[in-house]
Amino acid sequence: MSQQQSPKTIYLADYQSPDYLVDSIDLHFELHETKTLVKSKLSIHKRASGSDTPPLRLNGEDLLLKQVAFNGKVLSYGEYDLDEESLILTNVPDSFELAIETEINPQANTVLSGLYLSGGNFCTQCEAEGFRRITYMIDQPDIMARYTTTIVADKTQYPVLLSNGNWCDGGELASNRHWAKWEDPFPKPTYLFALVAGDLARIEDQFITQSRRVVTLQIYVQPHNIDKCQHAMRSLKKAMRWDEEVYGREYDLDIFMIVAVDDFNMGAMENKGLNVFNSKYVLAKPETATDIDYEGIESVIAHEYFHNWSGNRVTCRDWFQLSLKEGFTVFRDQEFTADMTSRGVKRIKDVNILRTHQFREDASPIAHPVRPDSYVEIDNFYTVTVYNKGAEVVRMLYHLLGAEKFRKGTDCYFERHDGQAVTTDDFVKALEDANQVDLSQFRLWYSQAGTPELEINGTYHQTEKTYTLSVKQSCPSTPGQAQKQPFFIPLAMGLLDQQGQDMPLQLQGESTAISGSRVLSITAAEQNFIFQNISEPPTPSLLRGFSAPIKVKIDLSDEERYFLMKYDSDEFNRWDASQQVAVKIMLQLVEDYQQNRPLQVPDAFSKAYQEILTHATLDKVLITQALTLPSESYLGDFLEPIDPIAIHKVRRFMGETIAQRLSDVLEKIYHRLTDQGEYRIEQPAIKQRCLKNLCLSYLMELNREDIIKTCYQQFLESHNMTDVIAALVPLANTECAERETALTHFYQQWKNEPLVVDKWFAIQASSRLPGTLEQVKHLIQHEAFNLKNPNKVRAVISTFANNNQAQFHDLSGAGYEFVTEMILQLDSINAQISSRLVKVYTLWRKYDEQRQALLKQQLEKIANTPNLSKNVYEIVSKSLG
Ligand code: B3K
Ligand code: ZN
Repeated sequence: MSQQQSPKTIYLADYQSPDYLVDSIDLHFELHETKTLVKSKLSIHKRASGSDTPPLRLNGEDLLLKQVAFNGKVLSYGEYDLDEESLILTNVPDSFELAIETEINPQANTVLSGLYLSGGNFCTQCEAEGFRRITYMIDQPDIMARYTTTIVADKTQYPVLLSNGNWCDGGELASNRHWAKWEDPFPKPTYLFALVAGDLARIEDQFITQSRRVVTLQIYVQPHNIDKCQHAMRSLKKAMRWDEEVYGREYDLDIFMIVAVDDFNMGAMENKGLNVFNSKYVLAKPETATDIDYEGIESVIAHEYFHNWSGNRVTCRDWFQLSLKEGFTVFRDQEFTADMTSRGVKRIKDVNILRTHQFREDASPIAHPVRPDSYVEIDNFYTVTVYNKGAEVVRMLYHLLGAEKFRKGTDCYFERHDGQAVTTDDFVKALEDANQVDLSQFRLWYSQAGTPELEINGTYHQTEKTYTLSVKQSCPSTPGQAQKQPFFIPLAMGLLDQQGQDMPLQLQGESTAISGSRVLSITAAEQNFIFQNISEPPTPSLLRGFSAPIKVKIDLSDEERYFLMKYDSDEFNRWDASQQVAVKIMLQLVEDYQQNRPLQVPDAFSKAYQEILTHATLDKVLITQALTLPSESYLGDFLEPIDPIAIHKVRRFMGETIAQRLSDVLEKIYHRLTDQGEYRIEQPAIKQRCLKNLCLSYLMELNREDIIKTCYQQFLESHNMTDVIAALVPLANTECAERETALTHFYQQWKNEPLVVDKWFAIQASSRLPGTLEQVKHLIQHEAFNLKNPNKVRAVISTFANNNQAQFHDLSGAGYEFVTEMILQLDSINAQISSRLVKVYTLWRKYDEQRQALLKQQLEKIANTPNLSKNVYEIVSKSLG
């Protein structure tokens, strides 16, 4: 799209209730790879009866219109209007029936939105605006209709025919064709429609709901993957039980189906009764999937299942409300995983995602509120802000109200809005009404973008025995929002005495003290909190559990941070203290590196690491988290300009130094944890593997021949993918003979398993050895690579651009040129994927002058390319603007 015809911006402020509603839609599909005929019958009525008759506008994209009939009468051209994006009818009565026939070409659909082919099977993806690529329809979420779907297809090629709801009829036809009819009793928006037709095998199970209804559960995969579905099924049953126990939500249809496909733009999709998944989030067996994959599957299966209530039964009024379903559902899946695994570790992982990705988004030209107020292309708004910051906002509500009141609130929300399309404001209102609380100021979390910052000073007054926390809040300006009003920030905190115990907390004016943690309500730009009866200078522990998605600045000495690392009663803050100590040291080292000064890691730091490593009782995953250095991208957040090379060198130097100083204990622990007995995917075994492999990765920093041999041995002898990958990653980062042998061996062994090949691609694309860009250029020519498959693009190109900061940002500009070339090629294949990738350029102003110039050149080159998708256009123009 060239700038002359800039695509139009849609504003929340322009939202109007629809003029027409669709009561039912009866769909009929004649499936053929290149010519599918879609017949749709719509029962439509005007929302407000009266003399006013606005035109009826049905959305359509890439459709061949064959016929339109109005109340049974075929219309001739001229009796309706047709443009690139819509079919328009004027002067329609209060209620009527429309019958529309369109032809589409699923095989040519590389955007993977609408009806397309994956692995020779038909499948659909309609969120957000894919339904309009199937037939003409008012394609927006506040139109909720009842669907019946008939699918006709070749019996041999497509023996399985699926759609939403319950199967109700089917049969054989002439010419080796057959049909099935599905009926969904629940009204739903277009984006939840789904159809699947293919040669699929399935596993089946049952779930008995809390009211003793029997639900059939089916997982459909390509026949050769049938041995990799058990974990997904177990996860589904756990999620169904959890939603009943924690939210009182029961499943509502007789059948729940999951289909795995290899070509999918994101993780999965919550279509009513028929979830379609990227196979990455279904398929697993110990030989092919890592512990991280197993956890990912359990959480995505749960996420999509939870949408049945938070998204499907109660849906979004418009796409600005996306976080209504996504923020809430991410919060629900995070809590589910916390219950299934380890709460403290889960919190650390989620905060890491927020800090490394969402904070960066907030600091970029595409920063937007959890509820955005405008967009050009809604597909660009499936972001960490809408999803993960949205989840943090719900989490704050949960903690503000407490578990019981929060549940009262969600019960009220589900009951009040069942079958409706509503707003984030309706959600907050339900929580307010159920508990008689006022959340007016809290609502700013939905409308104001940016990461708020608290600048905190603590002063101890010996004579008064008081401790004062002075808190100043601010929030950087973001596009369209120069000034912000103060947020309501719940700041969980504690004060540690000199023994490391939590002190009783009594604020001035209070008659009793609270023991342990308490939550301070930050509501104004500046506030003081005076704690009394503080007998000795305390060490403050702030933002416990990461109680708000903010940054806290407080001047603590190194000793105080080491003290918190050791004694804080809050698990999260113990971990965070270790991160902040590391950040401080690494920032100093970056400066030393830039000034050509010798690098030196303080002894206290490695001693603290040693203490954690050898801790007798600490959770092994927690140890692993505590000993994982802050990521390169998180470190970038503290530097202006970002120096990707210095950051990379320093992080490596830290790793090597720790490995040298702790090599004896690392080796001991590695060998002690190696003997695991029989392989199990259960928490104790997972934790053991996790710590063992952390030790291995540190040891591999030593570049010692004996360790390389041990690593290679682990690679060869392990029968589970977790240990194989944990060995292959450091080998791929090391110049040694075993590197090539291992990579070749791995590919030969797994070349028929696409998800495993993705790992092989990603490991090479993130290798820190010089020459990785050349390697990446070879990889995109590899027989297993395919630009049309999003998983492959993510494995090679996105991995290089996002996880190989030093080489991507190489001053030659070669990394940038390569990625730009890929973005442009991808843009005409699949704009959702090109537009995700182009986001790597949004932070260009944060780099040094030379890189800024190079990055700007890339953005300009993209902007000046003819026929750019509006997805990429939106990101690029906002970045340059
Ligand atoms: N709701 C889908 C995401 C759809 C993305 C469309 N571009 C998956 C999820 O969040 O559950
Ligand atoms: Zn979701």
